[in-house]
Amino acid sequence: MTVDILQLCPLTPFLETELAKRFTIHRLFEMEDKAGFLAANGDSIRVAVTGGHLGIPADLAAALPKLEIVAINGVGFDKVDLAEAKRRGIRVSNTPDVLTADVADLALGLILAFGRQLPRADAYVRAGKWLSADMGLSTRVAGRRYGIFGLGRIGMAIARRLEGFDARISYSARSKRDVPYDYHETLVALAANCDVLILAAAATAETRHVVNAEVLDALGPYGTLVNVARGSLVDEQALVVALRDRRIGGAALDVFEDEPRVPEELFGMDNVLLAPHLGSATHETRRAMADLVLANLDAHFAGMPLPTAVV
Ligand code: 8YV
Repeated sequence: MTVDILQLCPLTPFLETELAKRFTIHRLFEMEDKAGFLAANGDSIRVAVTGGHLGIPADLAAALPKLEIVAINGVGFDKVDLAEAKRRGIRVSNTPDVLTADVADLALGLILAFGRQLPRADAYVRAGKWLSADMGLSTRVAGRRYGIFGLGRIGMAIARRLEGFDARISYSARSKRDVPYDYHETLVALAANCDVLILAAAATAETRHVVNAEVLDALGPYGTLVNVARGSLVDEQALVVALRDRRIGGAALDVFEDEPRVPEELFGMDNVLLAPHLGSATHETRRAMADLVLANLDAHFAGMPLPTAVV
């Protein structure tokens, strides 16, 4: 008898193929009558596979009385109610470490692309403008002051990469770490003392909207905000206003509060760089993430400890 699993979002072809070899997959995200499906089949679902950006909504988890494990294809578990999972004895796994390098690389990519104006440069050459006009200048990346909010695995990987750019690195985190970077107790102080503020902290109740108008004003008209963490860290409306009024220099964003919906006001702005949550989206990392999802599910059904358990 095969196990029924609920797939909450698109996954790579490799992971979908491997899951199909082991389980009967129900692709909830493609169903028109989700409620009807859940009413008829909710009590046969033992596994939910989801993304870090999506987790599992509380009402969906409640509609799955036989749920045994939520396998997250991502490192973030901010959208899974862990207390409720513990209470119900539901295991939760994620895919840490394997995506750290990619997310840090993307942060550097955003910093370089925004600072050196690469999207504008590409458009300028393609439009044939080089023949007739000067593109103008961009901003130096090396040697500037970089502030990192959240110095976990991803924050540290960003800091190490920035060292190669002779950067002056400072950070703010829950506590002071034994690292050669300046520590600021508050995010406002960090923002006031850097040129580029990089968000790399987990989304929690404490970090929700930590980047507010006060922090943006501290960053100031020459400062850039880079977000590779979660959209919920930023008060997006305050950011739109600060960008519109040029109270900050610019923003390079890979994540948004209500993604894939992005505030339309940003589309017409020349001081933003927008990416569609690409942090872990490389062939190599998505394959490593898939391997971890499968390893966790295989361990679960073999009655073994999960290789990367959250709960
Ligand atoms: C992906 C992520 O967007 O790891 C996370 O927490 O948000 C990203 O890696 C997503 O989880 C892929 O399914």
